[in-house]
Amino acid sequence: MNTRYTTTPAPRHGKPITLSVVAPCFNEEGNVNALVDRTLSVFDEMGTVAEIILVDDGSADSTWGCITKRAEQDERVRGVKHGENSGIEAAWKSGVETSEGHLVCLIDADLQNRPEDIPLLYKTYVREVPDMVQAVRHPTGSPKRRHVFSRGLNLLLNTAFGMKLRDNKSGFILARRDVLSNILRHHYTYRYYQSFIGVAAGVRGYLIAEADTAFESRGAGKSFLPRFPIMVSARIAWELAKYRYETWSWSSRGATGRSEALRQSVGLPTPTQGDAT
Ligand SMILES: Nc1nc2c(ncn2[C@@H]2O[C@H](COP(=O)(O)OP(=O)(O)O)[C@@H](O)[C@H]2O)c(=O)[nH]1
Ligand SMILES: [Mg+2]
Repeated sequence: MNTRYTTTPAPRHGKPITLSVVAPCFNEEGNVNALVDRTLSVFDEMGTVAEIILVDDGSADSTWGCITKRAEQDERVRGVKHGENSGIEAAWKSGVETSEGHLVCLIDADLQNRPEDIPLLYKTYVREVPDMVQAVRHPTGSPKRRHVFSRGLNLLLNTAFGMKLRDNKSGFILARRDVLSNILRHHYTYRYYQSFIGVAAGVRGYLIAEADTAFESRGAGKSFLPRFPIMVSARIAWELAKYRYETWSWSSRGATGRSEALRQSVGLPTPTQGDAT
């Protein structure tokens, strides 16, 4: 039995789920209902057997109450609860483990990523057949300072890992479940592993396609990052060095070759055009 988290009951319809959307939630009582409403409408439009899994990471507000209420009303909604706050990556892991979809989409719960862009990520996946689609976020209203900080870190990560991803920290991602589980594995302990999600896919030789999306202002509540993220930056810089050390020997793996092998192992065709990075 899993001791890290508890879940609401699994759906009983018995149909194979194509797409699981996983949203980490930390004090998101003001956003859960809108997130669920908008995501379920997207599922209806897509006509896909899908589920949304909301992971409450030890929230102090009524987030869990909102989640369980929605799970009781619609079996496409599932809740996962951590007894204590364990961070975004831990929430992704619990959500991915609980999910049943062949494909999993990670999305923020605060509505900065638009649920209406999920079909765009899905279409990009179907068209380009990469291992992972990562949204490139185009801020529409975030504070400028945060954006500059984010671009700087993006450049640093690309340089350190020899990549050209346009938004390597974006946690709005769609990938096969096995690919995501693999990316979320690591040897050392990291507090901000979510910052390495793009490069973690890259060093494993996964093929990443990018999709341009809007990045809106937070729906309700506030960001877990401070306005001047100096301590966070220092910690991320240290963890970047640690992750580069952990994955140093992987840089020699042929990116395309590995993806090709993976593709063949799951019976996917080789794309004729792509956004290989
Ligand atoms: N599981 C978990 N999720 C968190 C935590 N902090 C933030 N989140 C969620 O991660 C997403 C992004 O967090 P946010 O604070 O908006 O970060 P920002 O967009 O980078 O400012 C939101 O869905 C949050 O609810 C945390 O400690 N644990
Ligand atoms: Mg946010």
